[in-house]
Amino acid sequence: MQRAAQSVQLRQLASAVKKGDRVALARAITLAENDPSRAAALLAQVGPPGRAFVVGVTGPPGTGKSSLVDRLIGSYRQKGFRVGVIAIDPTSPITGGALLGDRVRMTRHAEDRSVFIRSMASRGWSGGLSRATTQVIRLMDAAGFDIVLLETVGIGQSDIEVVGVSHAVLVVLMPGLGDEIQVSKAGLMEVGDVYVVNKSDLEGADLMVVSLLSLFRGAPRSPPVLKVSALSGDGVDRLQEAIERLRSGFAAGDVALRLKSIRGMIIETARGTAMERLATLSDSSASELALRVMDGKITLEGAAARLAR
Ligand SMILES: Nc1nc2c(ncn2[C@@H]2O[C@H](COP(=O)(O)OP(=O)(O)OP(=O)(O)O)[C@@H](O)[C@H]2O)c(=O)[nH]1
Ligand SMILES: [Mg+2]
Repeated sequence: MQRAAQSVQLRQLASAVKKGDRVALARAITLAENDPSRAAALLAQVGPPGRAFVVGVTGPPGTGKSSLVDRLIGSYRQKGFRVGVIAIDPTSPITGGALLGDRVRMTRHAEDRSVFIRSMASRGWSGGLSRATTQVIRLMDAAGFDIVLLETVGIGQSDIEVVGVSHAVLVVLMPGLGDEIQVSKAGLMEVGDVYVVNKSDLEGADLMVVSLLSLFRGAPRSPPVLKVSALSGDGVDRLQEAIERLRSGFAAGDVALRLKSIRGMIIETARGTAMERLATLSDSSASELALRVMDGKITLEGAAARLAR
C-alpha cells in the first residue's frame, strides 16, 4: 500500500516537473542527490532524454567559467531561451540548492523564472556525483529548459566526465596560465569544441590565442579560438554564435550527437551507481573477504570481483 502511494507521488512529481514547475524540479533534484532508487523510479516516469542542448563549460580553476556562464545566461535569455545551469563546485558544501559564496557568480539571474541554477558540491559524495549530475541534466531537460550549462573544473578532476555527457564543450582559459604545454598536459586540447581565452581585458590574451592556434596547427581539427571578456562582455556575442552553430545540427536532429551524449549519460550513471554501491558495501564485506584471502581460500582478485559484482 505504501509502495502504491509512493508510486503515485512519484508520478505526480514527474508530471509537475514536465510542466516546468520549479518547486517540483527542486524536489526532484534533491531526490536525485539523496535517494538514488527513488530518483531512478522518478526518471522512469520522466521519459527519455530529449530536447535540451547540454553545453559543458570546463577549464582550470579561476579562468572565469562562472562569469562566462552568467554572460551566456544573459544572451540566451535575450533570445527567449530557458536556461538551466549546473555548477559543480569543488569547495562549497551541499546546501539543498542555495548558492554559496562568491565562487558562483550567477546570482544576477536568480530571480528569473526561466533560469534555474543548481550548485552541486563535489566534496562529500561517495562517488555518486556523476550519477546525480546526469539525472539533474535529465530533469532540467524534462522541465523544458532549452540549454543546460554544466560548469566543472578541469578534465578528469571532477566526478563527472563532462565531455561524454555534453553536446558541446567550451574550454575556458585565460592569459598567463603558463605555456601552452600546460593546456595540452591537462588533456584540454582534445576535448573542446570551442576554446575561449577569457579575460581579454588583461595583458597577454593575444599571445594566448596565438599559442593555442599554433598548438592546433597540423592537428586533425581546428576548433575556433575566441577572445572574450566576461568582465566587459566583449566577445560574448561571438561565443554565443559559435555555440549556436554547434547547436544547429542538434536542433536539426543530428542523431550521432544525441547518441553520443546519451551514451555518456549511461556511462556516468553506471559509474556513479557502481561507486555508490561500493562505498556502502565495501567495509564489512571487505574485512570478511580479507580473512579468506589471508587464509588462501580465495584470490585477492576473486575477492575484488565479488565486491564489484
Ligand atoms: N579581468 C577579468 N576578470 C575576470 C573576467 N572573468 C572573470 N574574472 C574574474 O576572475 C575570477 C574568477 O572568476 P570565476 O567566474 O569565478 O571563475 P571560475 O572559472 O568559475 O572559477 P572556479 O569555478 O573557482 O574554477 C573572479 O574574480 C572574476 O571576477 C574577465 O573577463 N576579466
Ligand atoms: Mg566557477
